[in-house]
Amino acid sequence: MNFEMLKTEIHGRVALVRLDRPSALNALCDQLMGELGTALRDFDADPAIGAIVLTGSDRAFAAGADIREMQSRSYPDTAMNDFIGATWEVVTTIRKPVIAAVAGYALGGGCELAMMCDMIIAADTAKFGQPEINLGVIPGAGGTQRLTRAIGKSKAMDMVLTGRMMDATEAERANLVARVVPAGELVAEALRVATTIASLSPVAVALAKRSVSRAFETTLAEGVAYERAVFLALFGTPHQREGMAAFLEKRKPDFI
Ligand code: CO8
Repeated sequence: MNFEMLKTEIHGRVALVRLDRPSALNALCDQLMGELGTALRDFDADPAIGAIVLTGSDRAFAAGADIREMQSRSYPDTAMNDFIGATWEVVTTIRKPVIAAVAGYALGGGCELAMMCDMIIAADTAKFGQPEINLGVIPGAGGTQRLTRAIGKSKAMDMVLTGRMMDATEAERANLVARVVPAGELVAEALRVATTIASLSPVAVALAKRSVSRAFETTLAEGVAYERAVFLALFGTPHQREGMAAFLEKRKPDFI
C-alpha cells in the first residue's frame, strides 16, 4: 500500500501501521484519517492478517486533530458537513484486534484515536491528554465518553476540565493503558502481543473482541447473555475441536 502520511509493514500475520506526518507531530488531518481508514479496512479484509498495530513516532503518537485545518470551520458548516463522521469512527468498525502502541504525545484526537483501539501499550515516554478546553472546545471524537469509562469520572473531569497531561505511569495506574514498556521496546512488544493474538483462532479472537466491546454498550445481563451465545456458537467451529484436542494431546494447537 502506498500512502503519503502513513507507513505500513507486514510482520508475519501482523500489520504495522505507522502514522507518519512528522512536521505536525502526526496531527490528524483529513488526508491522514482518510489514509488510515483505507489501510485499516484493507488489513481487516485480508485473511493473511490476524491483528493490527497502530503506532506513531518516538515524539508523538498524534498531537490531536489538525488545529490548522479546523481553525476556520464555523458552526453551520460543521453541522451540515459532519466533518468528524465516518473517517474518525473507522477504527471502531474493524473486526480484528487493533493495538495502539503509544510513545510521546497522544493528545486530543490522538488520545481519542488510541482509546478507539482495543488496547493501548505505552512507552515510558507517553503523555496522554485531552487539551481541547485550552482551545475553547471540548473533545469531539469520543474523549469525554471513552476516557470516563476507562479511568472514571473524577480523573476524567480532571483531564478534560484542566487539559493537563498524564504520564505513562499515571496512565497505567488509572487503567488507561494495558502495559508500559521502555520506549526502545515499544513496537517490538506490541508486535509480540499482536503476533500471539494473530496465531489464535481468528473467529474466536474476533468474537472475544466483540464480546468485550459489548460491555461498553449494554447492561450486564444482556452482555452476559451475548457472551453465552458466542461461547456456544464457537462449539460449531473447527477451532474449538482443534484447541481442546491439542490440549488433551499435549501439543500446540494449529488454528491457522
Ligand atoms: N494540529 C496542527 N498542528 C500541530 C498540532 C495539531 N494538533 N500539534 C502540533 N502541531 C504542529 C505545530 O504547529 C508545529 O508546527 P510548525 O513547526 O509548523 O509550527 C509542529 O507541529 C511542532 O509542534 P510544536 O512546535 O508545538 O512542538 P512542541 O514540542 O513545542 O509542543 C505539543 C508539542 C505540546 C504537543 C504542542 O504541539 C501542542 O500543544 N499541540 C496541540 C495539542 C492539542 O491541543 N491537541 C488537541 C487538538 S484539538 C482535537 O484533537 C479535537 C479532536 C476532535 C476530533 C474530531 C476532529 C476532526
